Amino acid sequence: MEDKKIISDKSESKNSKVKEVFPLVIIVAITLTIGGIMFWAKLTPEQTITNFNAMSDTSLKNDLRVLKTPTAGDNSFVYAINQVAARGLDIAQNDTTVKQIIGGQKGRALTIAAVQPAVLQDNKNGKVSYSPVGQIIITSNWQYVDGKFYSNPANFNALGNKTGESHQHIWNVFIDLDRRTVTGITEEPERVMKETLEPNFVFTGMNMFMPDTVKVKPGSVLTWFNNSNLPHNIVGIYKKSASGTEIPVDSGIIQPNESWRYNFNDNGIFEYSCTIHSTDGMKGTIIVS
Ligand SMILES: [Cu+2]
Repeated sequence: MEDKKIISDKSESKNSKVKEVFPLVIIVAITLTIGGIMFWAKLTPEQTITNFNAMSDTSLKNDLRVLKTPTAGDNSFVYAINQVAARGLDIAQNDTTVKQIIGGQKGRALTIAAVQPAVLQDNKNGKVSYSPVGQIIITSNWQYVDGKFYSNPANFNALGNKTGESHQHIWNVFIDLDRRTVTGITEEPERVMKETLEPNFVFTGMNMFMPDTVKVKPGSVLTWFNNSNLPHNIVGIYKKSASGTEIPVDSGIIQPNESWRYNFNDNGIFEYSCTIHSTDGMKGTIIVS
């Protein structure tokens, strides 16, 4: 008797399920029909995009605007991917909340990157267009060694067995370029990387190098170890002080748990960054003296 009841319950629920699903079937059918028409008329967003060529893809290097590099007493780096993105930067920097965020980062390495909008060019008529939505990424990076704020580069040997702590705080600022206002600010949870430091060993985390700035003796072989779950790279220029030669250095992609080594044989300075995470200010300096 009980068995029978269960069976009849099941079939009843099956019927009501069909009734529930029926409007959904109609919606899916309509969507597919409209989608088909759009596809035939080449109106889907994907197809519209293929008519455009992101100028930033082809001329990013030429069009990238570095607006400020770090100076003594003001460790901020400001850049925009293009002239239109730079407009968003002006608007953001006049916003009260943005001013408060920037003002609160004194002594820390600040990266302000205007990353949107990308400028688009129509392949057919050459017309240039862009979205009115601008985006600025503000990243603040700072480190501690044995609990003390790390601001002056130390000799690598002096850092051995000390506790290194690297902090990163990121804000995303969205801007309406037409109305010239900030429309929203989101804040990402602070990232912290804590490791026991070893001489000539640079932790390559997400998305920061630790220690970020450090002194070594000529002839030192440094190892960058990727202790994060993302790929990174080491790209920069090794400027040798005696000869004045500038050597381009590129590690290629370093996968998680892999490492890369480089021999600093002459006095000089090596300034580098991870090109994948440059908007997060993922950069470092090696002083060879
Ligand atoms: Cu990286």
